[in-house]
Amino acid sequence: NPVSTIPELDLSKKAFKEAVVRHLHSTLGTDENKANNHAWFKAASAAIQELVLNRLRKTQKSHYLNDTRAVHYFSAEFLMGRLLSNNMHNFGLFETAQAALQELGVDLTDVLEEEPDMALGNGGLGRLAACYIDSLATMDYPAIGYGIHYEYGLFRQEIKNGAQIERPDNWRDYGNPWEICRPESIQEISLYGYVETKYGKKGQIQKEWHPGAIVKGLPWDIPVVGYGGKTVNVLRLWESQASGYFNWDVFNAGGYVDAERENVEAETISKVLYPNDETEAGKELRLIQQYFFSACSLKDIIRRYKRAHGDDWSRFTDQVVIQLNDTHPAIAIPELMRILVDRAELDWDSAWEICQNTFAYTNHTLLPEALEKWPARMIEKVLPRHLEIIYEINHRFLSEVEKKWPGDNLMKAKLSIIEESNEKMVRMGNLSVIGAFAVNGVAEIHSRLVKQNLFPEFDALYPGKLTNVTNGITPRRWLKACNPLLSDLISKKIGNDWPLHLSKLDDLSTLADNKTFQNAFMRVKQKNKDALAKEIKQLTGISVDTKAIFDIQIKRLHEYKRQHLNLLHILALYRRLLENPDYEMHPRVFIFGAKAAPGYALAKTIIYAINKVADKINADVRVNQKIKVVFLPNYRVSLAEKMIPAADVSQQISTAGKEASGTGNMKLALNGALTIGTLDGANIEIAEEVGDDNIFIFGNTVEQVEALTARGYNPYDYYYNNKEIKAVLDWLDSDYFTPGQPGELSPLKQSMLDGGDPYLVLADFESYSEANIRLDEAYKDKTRWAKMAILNTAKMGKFTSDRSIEDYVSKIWKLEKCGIE
Ligand code: 26Y
Repeated sequence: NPVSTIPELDLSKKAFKEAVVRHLHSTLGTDENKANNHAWFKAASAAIQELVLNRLRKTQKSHYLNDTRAVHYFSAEFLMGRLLSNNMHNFGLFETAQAALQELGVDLTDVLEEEPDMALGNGGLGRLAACYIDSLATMDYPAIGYGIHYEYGLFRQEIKNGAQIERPDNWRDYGNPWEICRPESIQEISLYGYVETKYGKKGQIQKEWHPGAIVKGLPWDIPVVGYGGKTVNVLRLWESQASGYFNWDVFNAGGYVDAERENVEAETISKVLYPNDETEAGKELRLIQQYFFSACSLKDIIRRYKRAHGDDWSRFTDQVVIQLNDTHPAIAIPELMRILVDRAELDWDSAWEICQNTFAYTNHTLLPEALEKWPARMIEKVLPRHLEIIYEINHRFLSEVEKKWPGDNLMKAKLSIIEESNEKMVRMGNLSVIGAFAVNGVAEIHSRLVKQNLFPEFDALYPGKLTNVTNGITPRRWLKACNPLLSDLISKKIGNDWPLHLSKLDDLSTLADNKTFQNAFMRVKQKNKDALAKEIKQLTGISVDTKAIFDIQIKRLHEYKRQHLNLLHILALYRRLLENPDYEMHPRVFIFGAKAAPGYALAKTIIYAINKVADKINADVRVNQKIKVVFLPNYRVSLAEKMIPAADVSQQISTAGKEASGTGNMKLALNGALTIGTLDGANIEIAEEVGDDNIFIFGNTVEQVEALTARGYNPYDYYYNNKEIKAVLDWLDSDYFTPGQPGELSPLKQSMLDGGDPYLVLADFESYSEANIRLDEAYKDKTRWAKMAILNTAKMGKFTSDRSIEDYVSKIWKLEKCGIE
């Protein structure tokens, strides 16, 4: 047990075994002979939770007594995955638990498989939040995550005849052993209704919001265990409940039957996670979700603050910093203004000063379709007072703009929180930049583009406000826990403190040329590939050659991420092999994992196409010794943990300028996969770390993409000038992959031709194809590949989320550590 020295906790095998058996008896009401794996999972979790809660109490007491400043991470998504293995590792108890359960005749691996993923997020943004709260706890920073306790997380994906089917994610059906219900901390929030203008005692104008409905927020706390088990912070997730309050006066005026039908029912608010990332849908329920968790969280923060400081607001911004994970919780800005001005009766300027020193905002996208805008009419209906406040913020802001750029109305129109379109819209990005004291992008290039393309005028108006914090990942989950063989090998060579000091991995660099180490490293990779091959067989029935290159693309399905570029290349290889059976290439298995938003038709077509092409290729004896294609259904955190350690190749092939950062790229490289990728997002920083010899970069750069689009990109130029491109696209029109159903894959071709190929797939195809040839060449040289793989692991130190958190702390949050005895 390398990490944990907590004197008051008994971390022995004996104690753990006793606790598990005790819970089996007293909590689960079963016994050692009757218990199935699920009961063992529950008992083992309960045994760990005892330790967790012990440290949670100590942490909370210490934070309270020291009156610590804390970061409050507001996020509509937390993609936590499974917690049992993680919590065992963080207490340094994994091997102990394994041995204890073995003595009880139980295999820990099977027990861990019983835990459903906590999939309360879509993808990168939600998983980032999970990595960050891990690092905050690990580094002893006072922090709390705030989000939504969705009854249903991201849908479970099934593949039927090649197509995606969405099924509900019943993650809590058999209870969640980690969450603690806190009815003593219920909050109430208001919705709908109208605003009354009154005159106060001093004749001043006062606003009173008469809500139409009140909803209760019930908090569930998930303990967040730091590595070493010392600090245990919490993730507080709000569940909505009916309060029974319904303002009949409000609704009698407008006919309560209609009004009631239009009103979102309280229980539905936290019912389900919206499965869209990137495309803003403008749905009232989503706005209410955002307000619901933001308002509950603010009340919670203020209650805690007042317990220590009473009605004295002067120290609020010393104690509280709120990080907005994208604009999803941006409605917290006018909500805090409302509390300060209408409730606490501060004057506007004092309130605004507090507000502007409380919030910081992280931007995760430049894609226009992902930038949140709400119809002013919708905000007026759901949150009438907030719309007034937004107008007031905007009014005062625009007079600042007038001072800086006198008479420049175009500038005002651009920077205004309100977009004066046909339907007036509230731009949440502008509101966030104006209301926050810091704004950051998530990788160097992304932050540069935020400054240059998205918010250039704001950068001029507020010099220094816009900054960068490059994303990171927790090496505890994404190396130590998910890849035990590699972790043990690394620890043998460089010691076991690398999970806390990831830059130490650089000590492996000197071993990159060492034959013995190369063999050991590649033996581990081979074992991980063997294990994944078994999983593939089990999940899909497909047999794969474990000596083939395992080439992996795992991420949400999006045109900008270009899974279809990967697919076109697979089709090209298929064709080359049919035309020339002696075509030289190392056998390769192309493995995909991806969920498509249910309403995103083309994304679903791409999934369908991958599966149909897979069926054909895998069954074609002319080529299936050389290429196979596997689509693993229901990609999620726990599946990623099995795939990443087995990857030889990491596909990071987004159109330059579109992927803000990426974090899967970091996880794969950390586990010794070589990246084939564009100069986009954090790929650029990965390339800087590993060096150009240890990564396969291809494709148009951001500048080239801009130039190409500016001079009028025409995909037909590529279609007619490259006969491979023409052949594979035409292939999609036939019924070769969908026998008897010609045209099923045609929308894909159309998107890349008449659709204008908005993500420049055809423009990058040739360069991609060449990079793949370089990659194939490199793999043939076993020594060279081993060296490159080792150097990828060795050079990933920068991408620990601990470094990201230290960047946030020094640039934005200004926290102090609070070590727990
Ligand atoms: C507004 C709503 C439709 C919406 C919901 C979820 C919009 C966006 C999202 C999620 C976005 C997301 O996951 N973005 C990713 O964030 C990662 C962490 O910063 C980045 O690494 C990744 O490049 C970016 O696409």
